[in-house]
Amino acid sequence: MTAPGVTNGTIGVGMIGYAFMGAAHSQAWRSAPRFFDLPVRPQMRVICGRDGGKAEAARAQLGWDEVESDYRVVLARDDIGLVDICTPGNTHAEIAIAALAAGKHVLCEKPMANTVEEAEAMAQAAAEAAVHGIIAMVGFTYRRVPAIALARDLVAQGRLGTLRHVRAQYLQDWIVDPQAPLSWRLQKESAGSGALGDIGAHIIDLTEFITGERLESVSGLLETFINQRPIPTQASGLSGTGGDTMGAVTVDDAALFLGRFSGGAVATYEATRFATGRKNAIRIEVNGSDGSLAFDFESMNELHFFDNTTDVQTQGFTRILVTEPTHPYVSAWWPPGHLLGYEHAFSHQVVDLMASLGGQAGPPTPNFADGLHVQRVLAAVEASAASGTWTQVEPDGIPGRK
Ligand code: SOE
Repeated sequence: MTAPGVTNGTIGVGMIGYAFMGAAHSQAWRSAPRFFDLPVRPQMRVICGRDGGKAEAARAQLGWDEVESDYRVVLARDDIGLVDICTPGNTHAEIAIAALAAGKHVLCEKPMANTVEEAEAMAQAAAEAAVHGIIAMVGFTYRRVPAIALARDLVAQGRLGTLRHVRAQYLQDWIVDPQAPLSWRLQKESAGSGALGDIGAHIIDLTEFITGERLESVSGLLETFINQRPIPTQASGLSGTGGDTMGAVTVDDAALFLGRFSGGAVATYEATRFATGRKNAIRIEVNGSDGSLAFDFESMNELHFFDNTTDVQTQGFTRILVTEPTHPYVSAWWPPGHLLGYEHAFSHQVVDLMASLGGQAGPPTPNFADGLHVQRVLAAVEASAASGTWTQVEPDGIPGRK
């Protein structure tokens, strides 16, 4: 069955935010219907941002029909069926809850919220909206890298046997310079947490996606190396310039933690913005009784697979080039060996969302219940780092709801 908001096989999209993620999502809204045969075709109706001049420039550059400066105006429009939230984390809960109440489907960037309380309210709103056929999805986009989707398939097929070890790193270096400005990502009020929520959330989601298991308990360590930074002279995301006045960094620069999975595997996680020379290195390895998988985002078209059930004489890690038409998502793109990039995962996110809206697939994941779970893992890491003890992740479910 087609979802509410779909008219003549199309749905009007309103995107809130226009910076890095706004650009990444825009290319996906543009390209997904051009390469994939979608049951519902997104219409890029309106982009929304508070700074009128910048929002209009983004509209023209990114290919949206119209521009608005107040998200509430977007929610009030009858021609908008889906709201795409690409703003900083401190605005997610307000916009998503209002959008769901207005009967709009929601795609919300990660991490879903800045606190567990906000995430609970969002999950509650999504559960209520689901009764009316409204969909809410979180943008943990790396799940839709073909090699990651293949990794999940291999685990689900039992090719790794019993899972024992999960090893995950997300390494960046964009604030190694102590003079890098105090952007919104370094403020607890706007970002919720630092490396932990910004990039640690990705590897939490990825490892749970690949293993099909939930993290149940964690032991964490958080570190802030540079406590004072120049206040930006202009609003900036990752770049911009710092002025002479200094301000306090109120989030972690690096987050490390151990974890235990529901299926018995043990895990290590490292998320940092201080791995000098590492720009966006996501590395994941899973070791099971029958085999292992290894992924490195810097070679994102490859998945390395060790099959422990084969002849020992010829055993070794196989480098799978994940560009065959039989691999997840690949058939719509280029011939084998013609590599995909960072942006393709965003297109695949649109593809899966449109398949759900068109009734070709069930509700998309990760949903807001999954987003709430990740938020609880982040909170457990923070609690554990503060107390110095192992901490249980709060079980799934929304308080007061069956
Ligand atoms: C900044 O650290 C950032 O843009 C994250 O917010 C994204 O989620 C990640 O994919 C790339 O790095």
